[in-house]
Amino acid sequence: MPTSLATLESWVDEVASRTRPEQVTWCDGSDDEYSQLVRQMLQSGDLSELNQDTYPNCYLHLSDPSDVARVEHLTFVCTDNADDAGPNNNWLSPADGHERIDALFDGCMQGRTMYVIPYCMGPIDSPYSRCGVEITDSPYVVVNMKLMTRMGAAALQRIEREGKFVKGLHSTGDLDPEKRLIMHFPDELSIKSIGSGYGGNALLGKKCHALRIASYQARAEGWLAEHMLIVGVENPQGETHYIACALPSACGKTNLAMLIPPASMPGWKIWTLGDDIAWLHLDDAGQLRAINPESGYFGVVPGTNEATNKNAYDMIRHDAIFTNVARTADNEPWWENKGVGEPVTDWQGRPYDKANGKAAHPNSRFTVAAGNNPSYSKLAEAPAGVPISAIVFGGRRKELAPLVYQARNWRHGVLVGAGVASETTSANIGEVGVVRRDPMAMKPFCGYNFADYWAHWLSFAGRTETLPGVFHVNWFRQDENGRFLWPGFGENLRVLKWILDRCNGRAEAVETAIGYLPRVEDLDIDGLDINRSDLETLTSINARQWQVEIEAIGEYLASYGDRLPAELRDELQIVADKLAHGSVNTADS
Ligand code: OXD
Ligand code: MN
Repeated sequence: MPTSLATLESWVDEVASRTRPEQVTWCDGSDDEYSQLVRQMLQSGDLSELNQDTYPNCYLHLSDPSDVARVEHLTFVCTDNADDAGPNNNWLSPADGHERIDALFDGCMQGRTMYVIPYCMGPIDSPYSRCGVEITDSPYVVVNMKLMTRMGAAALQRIEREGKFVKGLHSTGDLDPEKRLIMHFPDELSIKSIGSGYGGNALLGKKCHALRIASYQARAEGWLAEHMLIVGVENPQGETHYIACALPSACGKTNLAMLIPPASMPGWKIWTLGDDIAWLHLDDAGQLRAINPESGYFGVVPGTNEATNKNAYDMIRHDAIFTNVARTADNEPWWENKGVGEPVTDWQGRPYDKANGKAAHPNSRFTVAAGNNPSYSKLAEAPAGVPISAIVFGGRRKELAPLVYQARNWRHGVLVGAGVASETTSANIGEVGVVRRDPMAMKPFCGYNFADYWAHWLSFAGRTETLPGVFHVNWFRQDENGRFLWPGFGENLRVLKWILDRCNGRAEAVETAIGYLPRVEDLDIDGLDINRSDLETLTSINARQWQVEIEAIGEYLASYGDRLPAELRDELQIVADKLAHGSVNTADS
């Protein structure tokens, strides 16, 4: 289905003449196309069938062992001025960026099919949605894009109507890590990625478009593109309120987005809008609204089981693509903490041997369409999105950060977001378990200078009177023996309940130097088996440790130099003063 849009046609021709594919296929996004590509990959060995009785339409892909995560050190933002990309990005000038990557694309698709994938991020008829076209030589990317985005004929129609789209060029190249690069050219609305077939590096609608390019566009256009899940929380009275929550990669966004309320909280329901990315706009009445630009989930598999996330466990039992998990003797997928079965072959397809490490790769993934999720919210398709009552930041911190606290106001909330730090996980190549600054959980994804990004966040205070409350959560607090103090998973609903009650003026808190904290009695712990002293640790702060933290945040913010908004520095000083003067424990409601 070639196109009436001349700019699209000429770009496709130009790419084909550089990459020299054997043929060019325009993807229409149909179910037939999906099935045909699956058949082709079963033949080529790119996919293999899992047990079709117990896992109907489920397939396994094993990637090259060197290609199992995002590669932040090979990811660049190319702007004319290095300061526009900021210290938070690797930078090259657009000319140098193109030159370096284009050489790798020369002839890289010889003997391969080049697929052209028109896609729409967000509901097809939403004014908040944005479109793109990904060109790729990977059929695995095409089938994943089908599950993750609204792709094909309807997206192409919108692109032809609007005449504007993000150009994403991807090739797996020869998967040589030395020839792997992911480049963003935000002023040209374009992305080039080569040498990797892994999700975040290759499914260009996701991190590259919906976060890096979109955040850049959002700043110019007055909205926000964030690394946030969107969830609706329905109380027993039938009222639903929506929360957008930013957590770093592999910190449980998918679990929180499809949480199952504990049996001791009857009448509560959770509705999933999205598990990874939120696009936030102020509507005409000044209400912040969110859409999820994606329409599927690319989630971390290990740890998913009936107890931790039954919704996810059920939704990946059919029509799912697994990447880098192990297999059982019954040809079922297997991963650590699945709770049933035994691995027979590991994520590299070798006979399973403990000496080789984990059976499933710690960053192994599932891809499924959002509609598979039993808690999927119909409002995920609403063109106007949903109104957001609370913004929640969080990180994986074994000490320091309490279970939950609320920022005093929006400006303080921006500081809370800018101060997010978390222990690293296997979602990116690199050391795991070290604390790093990850402002708004956007460190790997903000397509421009963080200092300008914080200024953009701060600017929302001047645009409306009715901004959501801002909170910080930490599910990962441990004692000195490494025992988790909070049970997490479904029980996190108790924290969401306090958050929403605060937004609706229904819950009490104590004012501390870092913000409002619940007292133990302010949390609904009915039916929860937890000891009082753990709860007290979870709801208190250590002023000395916080002074050290505030100093570290100050040093980090100072690395952004003169571009750092003064308001953020002032806000930090307010917290430092409150800590120094021992301002804690003022009852407040
Ligand atoms: C992801 C990530 O895959 O954040 O969502 O790494
Ligand atoms: Mn993510």
